[in-house]
Amino acid sequence: MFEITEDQKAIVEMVSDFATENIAPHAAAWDHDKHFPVDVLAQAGQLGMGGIYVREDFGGSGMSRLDAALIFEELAKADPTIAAYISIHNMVAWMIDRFGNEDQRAAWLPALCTMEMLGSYCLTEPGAGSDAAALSTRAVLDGDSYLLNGTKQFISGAGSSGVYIVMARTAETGSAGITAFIVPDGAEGLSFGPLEAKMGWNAQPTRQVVMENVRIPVGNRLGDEGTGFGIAMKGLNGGRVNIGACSIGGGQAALDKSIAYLKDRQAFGAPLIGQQALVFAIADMETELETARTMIWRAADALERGTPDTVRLCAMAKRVATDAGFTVANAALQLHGGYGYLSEYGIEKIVRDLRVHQILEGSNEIMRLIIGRLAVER
Ligand code: FAD
Ligand code: 2MC
Repeated sequence: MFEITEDQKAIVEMVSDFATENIAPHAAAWDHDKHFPVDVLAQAGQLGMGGIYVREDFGGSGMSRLDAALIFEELAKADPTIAAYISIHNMVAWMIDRFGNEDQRAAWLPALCTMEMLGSYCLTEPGAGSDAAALSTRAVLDGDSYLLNGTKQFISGAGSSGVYIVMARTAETGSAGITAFIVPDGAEGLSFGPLEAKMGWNAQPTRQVVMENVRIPVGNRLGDEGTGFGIAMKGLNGGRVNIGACSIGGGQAALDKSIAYLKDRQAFGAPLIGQQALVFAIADMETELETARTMIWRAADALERGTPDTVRLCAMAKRVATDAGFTVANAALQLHGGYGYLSEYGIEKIVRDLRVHQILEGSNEIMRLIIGRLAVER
């Protein structure tokens, strides 16, 4: 558990080679140009990163949650934004694999696993973010189809995805009245808001998803009526581990850059790495990341085995790792002095990208709410 296997080392090396060659050299330009590199995502799909923990019969890679965490850390060293989008895509693919029937799995998984088709996860609404069970997008049964009406807010990949998993209300019974639907791109009445202008995550689109009388066949309902909130939350447990791993990858890249920089940067007649105060800062950054990594690996293992403390450990890992990644990246910016503030050095982008990990996939306050409730109930 505390040591990765030879097979896992090989996966890490493969992903590292791919990300170093195909993602890292372009990350700054994609951020600047707000370019979503769907061609590179398809290359990642060819390597098995579109359905990492999807079963193999319809094209998944059949890997473990720990394998996934290792992959996301490695991808995020090159670009946290691209890594995080691939994580969201994997949430979508896994939800169809885990909760879809055989027809749905056959219809959607092959193209999702190769990333020829991209997926978006649609839970948040303008009036329901943290309080997700308050969502008001409605799905009304009409013959052998449902009519969907409502607006989803902040949807990653929106406008570029081929499939949208939409959580909608089918009954007035709170979280028990929510149902999940597979909504294909091109459905009549489905439209998208303009690109949101953001602090970071610029290499992936964030838009509203608007549904006006979108007609969805009953066959596109994922699971039974009323099971959608549970499906959404179970998808998020994995997403929270993955986004934590992305934060560690971004933080590690910023730390590695800082060590190299301090060895090179001369001040007071010697390289700055000779200043013990700065080496202590590096020691703290290294320790923060390793602590977070331990939590991520433990949560990934719980998720894999379906242990009773899965929800609690995933929430803790998400809170710890996203805080650690941001703290380390921000400290790395400080260690670079004024140069850290310049785009050219690649640090300020990591800070901007990692900031949102403390907010999305359940804000870190909501992680505390989950952990606190479970602690008090015990
Ligand atoms: P609110 O819920 O309004 O919260 C405001 C503040 O109050 C936050 O600090 C919150 O932590 C705090 N707060 C709320 N309730 C409590 C409480 N009970 N106790 C203590 N503090 C509380 N959503 C999707 O469904 N799909 C996506 O693909 C997606 N991608 C995103 C991409 C980006 C770039 C961003 C910014 C968001 C994305 N989101 C997505 C939405 C994201 O999950 C929400 O922004 C997040 O869950 C918080 O919801 P909110 O923004 O409505 O904040
Ligand atoms: N895993 C499995 N089941 C869960 C769960 C989890 N993580 N969280 C809640 N549930 C179940 C829970 O067990 C309960 O089941 P049952 O009715 O069978 O007892 C049901 O869901 C309702 O849960 P609660 O009673 O706790 O519901 P409440 O409304 O009080 O709180 C809360 C739910 C706040 C935990 C949930 O709304 C939440 O996680 N909010 C944050 C929203 C969020 O994470 N959004 C992310 C959007 S995606 C994104 O940002 C991306 C970038 C993709």
